[in-house]
Amino acid sequence: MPANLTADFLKARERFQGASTDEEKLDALQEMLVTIPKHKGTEKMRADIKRRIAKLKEQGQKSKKGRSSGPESIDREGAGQVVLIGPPNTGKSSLLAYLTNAKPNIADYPFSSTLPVPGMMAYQDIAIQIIDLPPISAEYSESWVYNMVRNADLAIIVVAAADDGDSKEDLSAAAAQVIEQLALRHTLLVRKRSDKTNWRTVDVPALIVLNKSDLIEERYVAEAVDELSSLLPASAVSTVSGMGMDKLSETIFSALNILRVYTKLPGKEPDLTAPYTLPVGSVVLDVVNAVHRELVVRLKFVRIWGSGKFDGQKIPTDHVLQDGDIVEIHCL
Ligand SMILES: Nc1nc2c(ncn2[C@@H]2O[C@H](COP(=O)(O)OP(=O)(O)O)[C@@H](O)[C@H]2O)c(=O)[nH]1
Ligand SMILES: [Mg+2]
Repeated sequence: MPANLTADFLKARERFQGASTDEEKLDALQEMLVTIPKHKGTEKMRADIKRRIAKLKEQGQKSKKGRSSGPESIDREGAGQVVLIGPPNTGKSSLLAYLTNAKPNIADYPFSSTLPVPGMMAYQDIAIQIIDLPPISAEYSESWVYNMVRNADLAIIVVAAADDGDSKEDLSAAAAQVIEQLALRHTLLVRKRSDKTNWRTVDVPALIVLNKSDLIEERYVAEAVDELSSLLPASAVSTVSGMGMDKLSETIFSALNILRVYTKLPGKEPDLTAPYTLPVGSVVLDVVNAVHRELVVRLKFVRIWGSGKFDGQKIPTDHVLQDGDIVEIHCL
């Protein structure tokens, strides 16, 4: 090796070569710059890495300035971010319009949506962000669409029944194609996120929704859902008849795998209007941190109503929270 490159550098360079987003590239380049041996022989390479870093940073600045809600950047809001994906014309925009206050373009021709459209879905006392994305298909794909799926908490593949007799195999093939397109980009749609993480491949929990089930007989709907369930958890809906829509909100909430925790001040009634939402498995200290990071160091003790042995019990900070718990944080 002429320039005596280290194993760390080579690893970072490999990561750069496999990077699919600008953030990943920038991250890998920065690591390359720290790990590259600094001597005359690497001078040119170092200059090249610096140039690439500067360029990516400049691009990042531009895309942030240019549009506040343009593609790569839909700010997360609410208790989770859910993306609607799938082939064209399956009713993704109709679903968004049904579930949220958003007004996307709904049209009976394919590719009518070219920008992401976010909306908020009310679910009991929380709100969940739903984003309608342009179609994902083998012929058409823009990298930002895949990046948004990668960053989402949950992806919903929307496929549609057709009155001209699409078979259940066709529906499965349509869903499988979406899964495959994402897998090609190191994004695995999964039933449950695995603990094994690797820097390149991202697991995104996902569901399949069979829309337009008003167009086919109930019997076929059940068969199709069965077939789709072999890929991912599946359910049937219709944005026209409303069938399955209430259930879908519930399914979305449980697939997000979050819990709600309410807070109260000592001697006061709890605030039941604005729960904190945390991943299932979170402990008491996590909610203290969510209320305010500073409270963690000033913490004296926490009382809990809900999953304690009795109401108002003083609870250890590593106690695992349950959906609906109320905590009272006592500080120094
Ligand atoms: N019969 C029926 N038609 C639907 C349903 N949902 C959407 N559509 C129609 O399907 C077409 C495509 O809908 P759209 O939401 O634009 O699909 P997108 O391309 O996936 O966003 C429109 O003509 C909708 O009116 C449904 O549940 N049943
Ligand atoms: Mg659309």
